[in-house]
Amino acid sequence: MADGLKIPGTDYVIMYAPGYQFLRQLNIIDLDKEARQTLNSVKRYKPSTTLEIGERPLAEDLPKELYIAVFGGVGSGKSCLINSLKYVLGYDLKRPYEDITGERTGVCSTTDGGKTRGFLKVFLTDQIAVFDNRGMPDFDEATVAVVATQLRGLRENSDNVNWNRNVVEKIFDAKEMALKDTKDCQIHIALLVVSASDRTLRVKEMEDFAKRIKIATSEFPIAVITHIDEAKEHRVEEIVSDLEDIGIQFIFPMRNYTIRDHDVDPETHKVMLNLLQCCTRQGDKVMKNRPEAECRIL
Ligand SMILES: Nc1nc2c(ncn2[C@@H]2O[C@H](COP(=O)(O)OP(=O)(O)O)[C@@H](O)[C@H]2O)c(=O)[nH]1
Ligand SMILES: [Mg+2]
Repeated sequence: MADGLKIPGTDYVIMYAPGYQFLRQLNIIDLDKEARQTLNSVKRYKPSTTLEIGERPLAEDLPKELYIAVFGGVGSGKSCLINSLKYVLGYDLKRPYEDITGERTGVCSTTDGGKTRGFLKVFLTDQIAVFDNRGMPDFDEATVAVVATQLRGLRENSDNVNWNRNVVEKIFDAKEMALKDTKDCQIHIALLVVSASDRTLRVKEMEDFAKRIKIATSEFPIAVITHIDEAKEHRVEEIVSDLEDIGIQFIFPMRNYTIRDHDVDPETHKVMLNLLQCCTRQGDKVMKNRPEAECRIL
């Protein structure tokens, strides 16, 4: 393992050993034992398997898959995060980094005629799916209402989705249809993505959103702070503290992999794996507690 130079006052290490860049390019910088174990356990995850046997809901009450929805402002790094998580899960298969979600452009590879869909479902494993959303312009009541409909499993997948009141109504219209089988399409975990390099970021304005998620799912969202490579350390600390103030308990500061830069970095892999493990554990808790929480939605 290459050695590095720690930057005083930060957790960053500059890798300077001869050949390190070369090894990174070949993707043969290895993960440690703990990270490998996390990778394996996330890959083997099925709903309820992180719970003690006696705590698990009955099989017929369990959804087939864990559903994670990604929320956050435009350019916060939602699409890169999903691509990165998929990349990290393909580590042992040496799967290349792929732009599945349409980084920057918002045009994802699975749409017809190159048009963006409102919500894109990406399978991370057979049992874990993530929904990429268009960026939320703000965290006002109408936007939060759309989120609530998603949490109930009502998702609009047309080309016209945008975060405005018309869409809220449109989705409510679709309710009857979509309500048929909500158990298998409810979202269990909300990821709130914020960018540490976003000067306009106001975490306090996301308080209602966080509370709404808590009411709907029984758990607060899990927060991901992206772009830490472009921000000062004290800014990241400030955001962590603001997120804690609005009730968020699980916070993962990270640098996303992107189309431009996805040389394997063991530390980045580790944070992403810990995030995934947190999603499976919290998701199972939500599946266990959901019946009570659910009657308070909307
Ligand atoms: N430096 C850096 N750039 C990032 C990071 N995450 C995303 N980006 C870049 O930020 C832009 C927006 O990312 P994207 O995932 O498309 O944002 P979205 O609108 O939330 O889906 C892209 O140009 C990415 O390459 C990060 O952690 N660090
Ligand atoms: Mg996007």
